[in-house]
Amino acid sequence: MKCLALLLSLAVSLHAADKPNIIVVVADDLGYADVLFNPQHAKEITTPHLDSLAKQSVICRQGYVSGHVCSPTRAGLMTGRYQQRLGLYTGGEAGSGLPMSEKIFPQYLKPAGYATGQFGKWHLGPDLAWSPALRGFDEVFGFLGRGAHDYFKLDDPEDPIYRGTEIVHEKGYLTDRLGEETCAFITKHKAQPFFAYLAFNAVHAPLQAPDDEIAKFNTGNKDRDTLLAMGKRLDDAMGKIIATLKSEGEWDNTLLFFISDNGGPLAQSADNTPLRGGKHTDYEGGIRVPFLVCWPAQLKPGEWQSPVSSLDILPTALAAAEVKVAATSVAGDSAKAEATLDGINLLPLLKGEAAPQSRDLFWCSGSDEGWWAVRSGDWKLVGEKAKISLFDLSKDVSEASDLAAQMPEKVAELTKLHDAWLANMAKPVKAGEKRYDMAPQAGKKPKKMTKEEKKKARDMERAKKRQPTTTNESPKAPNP
Ligand SMILES: [Ca+2]
Repeated sequence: MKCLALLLSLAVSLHAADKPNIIVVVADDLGYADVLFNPQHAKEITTPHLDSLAKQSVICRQGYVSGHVCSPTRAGLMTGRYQQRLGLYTGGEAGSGLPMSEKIFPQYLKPAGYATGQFGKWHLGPDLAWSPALRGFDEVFGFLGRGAHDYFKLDDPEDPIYRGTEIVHEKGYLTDRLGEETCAFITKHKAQPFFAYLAFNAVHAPLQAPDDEIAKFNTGNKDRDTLLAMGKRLDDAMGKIIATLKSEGEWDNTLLFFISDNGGPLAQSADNTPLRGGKHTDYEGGIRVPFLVCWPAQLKPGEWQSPVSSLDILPTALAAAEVKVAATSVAGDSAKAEATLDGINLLPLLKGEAAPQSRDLFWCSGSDEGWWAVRSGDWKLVGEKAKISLFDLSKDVSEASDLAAQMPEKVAELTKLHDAWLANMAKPVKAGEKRYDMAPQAGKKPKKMTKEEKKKARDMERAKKRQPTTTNESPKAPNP
């Protein structure tokens, strides 16, 4: 019996041995132009390792995320489905917990022979009950509920670092530690295919970096210098991961994605050139991000100019791992674990085996925020409360010329597309409305602020006053 079990497990591992390793790296709040591989980067940018990775990758110039803040994007990324299918429209909603019934990366990949590890920020549930260690990850090193973590204070009982479900007492600079843990995981599991989800909290607030790193920058803006130092440290960690993959002989057959979870926050001096707006908006600066797909054994490096989405990462990874997804209809059952994915497998496109099909992409953060957007072909409609703007991205990537007044039919067409999509999404879990009410009745009393809105307003007020620029401060940043 033992022999049979051994033979069976040998058969599985032999088959699994050919499968690519998969690494999904998510940077946090990284500006579109704060990487060297964006030709419009500022002169002070120093990300040589990401640049070298980009030269070996397909650079997706129109890479989108499904949310304009941290946790909604992560909910979409983990499930390959619009997070709105689960009623997760805002940071507060997704941060309160991605339903445990949802099937995420490791639950697909583990049965296919993958070792699975999560490193860094989770932000899909406030406490241990939502831990990635309880939803398929073999190894976990990171923090749970908050969108931000102090970079130096790694032994804070108020905001612990966990290994698995145990609190650990750590020292060092968090970005370095996340890189080191990922490298150790690669080395440990090189004999089998592995899946690593590395979610840096860099370069999210608080603005903290080692003083000697900050001193390497001199833009005249201390916040900007600190932000760049944080980006530099993230780049160093990426350099070590790439070096480890190479020295362990795993580089060629590793499918690696690199994205940011949303656009750079302008209030934190991020640079999204040439895009309009930043984090918290559905202009391109909030949702179009640095986006790389690297798989040396299979993908020729180059540039990809059609829109792709963070929702595509799961389906692409599963296709690479030859994991089939049950194509159950989602209609009327948004809680179904194995529902149709919204993302698509990008491999046939990126390999040049298939031509890109026309595709519509949608964003919505519900009535509380009042942001929504739809992209169809080169057209994009953006709603911000009662203001609706129309842009032709083929001519106006910076969304500078609003064509809404000139083209009411196009506005109606795209609004209808968005309405049809939204009709299939779940109601917001916080029981708000899906869409901002653009025509409030005359004389209607202004809506009272909810508890969450009041807290957000207080947090923003505090963040304004705080302006952390030195390594000694350890503010708790707001948590979108
Ligand atoms: Ca973020």
